[in-house]
Amino acid sequence: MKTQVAIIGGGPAGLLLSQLLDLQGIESVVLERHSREHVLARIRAGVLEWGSVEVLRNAGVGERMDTEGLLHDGSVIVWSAKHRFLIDTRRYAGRPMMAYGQTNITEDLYAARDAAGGTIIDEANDVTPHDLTGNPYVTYEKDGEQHRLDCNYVAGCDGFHGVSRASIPESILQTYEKDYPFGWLGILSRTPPLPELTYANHERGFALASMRNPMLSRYYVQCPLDDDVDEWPDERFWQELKSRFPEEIAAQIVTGPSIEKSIAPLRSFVAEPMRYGNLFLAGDAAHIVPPTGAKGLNLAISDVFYLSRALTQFYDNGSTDYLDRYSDMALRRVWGAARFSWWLTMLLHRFPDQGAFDHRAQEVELDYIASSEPAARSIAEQYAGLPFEE
Ligand code: RFL
Ligand code: PHB
Repeated sequence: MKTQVAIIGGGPAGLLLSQLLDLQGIESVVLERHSREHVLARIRAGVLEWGSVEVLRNAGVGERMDTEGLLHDGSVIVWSAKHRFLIDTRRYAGRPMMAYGQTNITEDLYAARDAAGGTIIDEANDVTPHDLTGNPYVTYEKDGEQHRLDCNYVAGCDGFHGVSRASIPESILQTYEKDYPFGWLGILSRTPPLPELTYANHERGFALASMRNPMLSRYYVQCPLDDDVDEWPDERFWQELKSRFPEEIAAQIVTGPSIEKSIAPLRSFVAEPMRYGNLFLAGDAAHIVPPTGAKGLNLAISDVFYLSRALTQFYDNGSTDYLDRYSDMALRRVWGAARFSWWLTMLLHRFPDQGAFDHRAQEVELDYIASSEPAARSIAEQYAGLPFEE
């Protein structure tokens, strides 16, 4: 088989890339390790920057997002049981945020690819890219048979544990990594969410109240890394969650049975460069950020926007200008979001080695942000997402 762009990974990055390329008349094949059901069962991100909303609309997958997504002016931070601060993206960055689940985005992208007759090969095993600095091709196994896919370019959209980044020689790849000594325990419940997406810094640990739609809520609490979900029956979760919010907010939380419950570790990771020969990395394959800043999916979308533009330029007129600048351009946005996500994580969580001084310093920093317009503007501008480069 032959195509122009072989895309490894059928998560949001890979599917969106194939959709954007198709709109420009560029052929691609998506190779996904898991079944479609598996991919669609993952509950992950929920908050979109306005730039991401526009990319999805331009990709022709904005319709359901525009009817079902929840627009909001920003998100709220609460601390010391009484203080409240709105990260006012509409006021300071001129843009609202959109709550719309990654699961829905993935469904919308699958539907669009199916409608356009796109090729997505799921349950593809042993996907392996070859000859990345020459004439690239990808081999894989499907239903017990070996296949070879020849291509001009390979897009590595296969997430943090994929094969793409691992196929870049160690002598070329530089990685930067930071682990955090806790995880997020998240649940989904068919209950009405709080009116505002609310982050809490509390002495018992971080908590977050988020939303998917008017009858679907997503909540998280910071938990020890070695906790098991079985140790967290729903009752314990709700009690712990409520204890971390000020009383009047806790009183508004509507509880109900969880329909999903999982623990995710927090990690910062950046790999440089995001290109090796004819291989281009995009999304979690190249970088991971802790979810505190809600940036992971947004970065995947901005990488894909840059990469699709670069490939379009190449297939339009043979220029490799954008392809040559892809890694540097994408990494500037990635590092901005990596720094912001790290900073917000440090500000909002309780670390096991922190003492009373550190806690007071966190509270004083939150008080400062709430009382200083330049500080409020700075956090809102970063939360809203930095603009795409021309
Ligand atoms: P994905 O979604 O991991 O998809 C990669 C796909 O590649 C497949 N794959 C392979 N296929 C073929 N061969 C191989 N060898 C393969 N290895 C892997 C996988 O099966 C998978 O289908 O990466 P992608 O597309 O780059 O998308 C990135 C996002 O999923 C991720 O950044 C976000 O979910 C992060 N994130 C959030 N981001 C936001 O922007 N806003 C948020 O509010 C937000 N909240 C979150 C989050 C991530 C979380 N977790 C669980 C890590 C909340 C949580 C709890
Ligand atoms: C979510 O809704 O899953 C969510 C919202 C905000 C975050 C992280 C996750 O910062």
